[in-house]
Amino acid sequence: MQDRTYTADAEPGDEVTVAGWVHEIRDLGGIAFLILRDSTGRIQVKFEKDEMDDELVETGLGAARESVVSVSGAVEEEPRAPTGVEVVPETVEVIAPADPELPLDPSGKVDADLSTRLDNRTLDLRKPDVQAVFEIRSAMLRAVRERFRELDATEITTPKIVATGTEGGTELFPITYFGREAFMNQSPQLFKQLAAGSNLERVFEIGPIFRAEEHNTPRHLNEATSIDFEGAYCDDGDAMDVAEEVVTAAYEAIAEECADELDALGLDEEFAVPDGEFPRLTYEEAIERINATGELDEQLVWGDDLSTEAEKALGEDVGSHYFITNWPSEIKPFYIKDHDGEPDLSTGFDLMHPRMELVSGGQREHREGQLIEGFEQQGLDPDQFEYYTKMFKYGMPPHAGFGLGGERLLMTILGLDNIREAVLFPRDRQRLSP
Ligand code: AMO
Repeated sequence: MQDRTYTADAEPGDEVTVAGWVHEIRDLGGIAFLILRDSTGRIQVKFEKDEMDDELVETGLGAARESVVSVSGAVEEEPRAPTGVEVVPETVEVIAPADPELPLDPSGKVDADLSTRLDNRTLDLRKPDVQAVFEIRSAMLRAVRERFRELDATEITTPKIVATGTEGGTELFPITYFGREAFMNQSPQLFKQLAAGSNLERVFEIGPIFRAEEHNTPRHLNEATSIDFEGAYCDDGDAMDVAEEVVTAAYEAIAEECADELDALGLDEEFAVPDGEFPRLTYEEAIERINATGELDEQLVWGDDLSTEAEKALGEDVGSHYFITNWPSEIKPFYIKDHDGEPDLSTGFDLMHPRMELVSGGQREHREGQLIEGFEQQGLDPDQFEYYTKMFKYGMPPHAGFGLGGERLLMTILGLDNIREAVLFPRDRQRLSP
């Protein structure tokens, strides 16, 4: 709209046109107020019934809550108004009326359950705390991008429709691709490796991954945002350094740029950027510590994956972000390299928040022969991956990388209970629209 002023920018003495939603009408008899809301805040519009044109008063005060209105008039100082200023209207136009029966209350006075909120996301996003989550998500992704660029990584985008899966056969979404079976990609894993093996050397991608997860849990989505890194001439230690930097950069940017949003979420007091390096425990140390907590019914033994309960017990014990390194090779995917001379010990690592896993990564198997053996050991047919293995014939440098769950990062930064709160339109086992 031409010459529209954001409510936050309206200063006494200005002649403005503000446009936004009717947040509330307060009718005190001879005087009434329309509280108009836009993305920057709210402003009071004053109606003095006896002194103003009847039609103007009726239009302004007759607009149902959440209708979109445009108001032109003079901004005056008013210490009693919520923002210290008010608009004395000369014209009021209802641009888009709202049905007075709202499916949820955007003022937040009446609580709605998550399902109703997600079904009516546009109205839900009119609440300042919900808006804040997505402003922070945007700042977080910007910070992650900037840090990758500072680390000399090039942003790439890779196909989401693929011929084969990489992260285990049970979690694939099949689709039909011109009569052939294809899948939604679970991870940019193989493509980012193929890119790192080129002169690009260091690459990153922020994009969707698709997982037909068995479980409907508060920390799994069927479409998630993966923040991926891959770097040539990097080993597992280097990839952990990058993961740590990127996660810390997200916290720093939010602390610096999102004071109002943290305030809207009630987090301004307690928000803390992780300080120092994240401890690096080996898998062996991790299972010993878990066993020592006495929280599990059965003691863990070498080769066990860590259950949710095990992760929880260790998270409480460590109390900060931490890495688990040197996983058993048998529970890490085929593309993860083993430690030299130790075929049972992989270079795979996870970065954990005390509440959950955020990252998986590792150094990759860059030797063609060993890579093909790895496929066979995992029961995969190397011929199906020929487009990938072929490139290991032509000078594939050692390389390492990781995948960081974008929603899990946001969820843990903000202490959200459910991962669905961190996505505009989440996809889970029940939810395919909106
Ligand atoms: P992985 O499968 O562990 O590793 O995924 C990496 C990270 O992505 C996030 N994530 C999810 N978040 C929400 N819902 C899901 N269903 C979901 N699945 C995964 C998690 C997880 O830690 N190719 C490797 C990465 C690599 O080695 O570079 C991979 O995809 O935060």
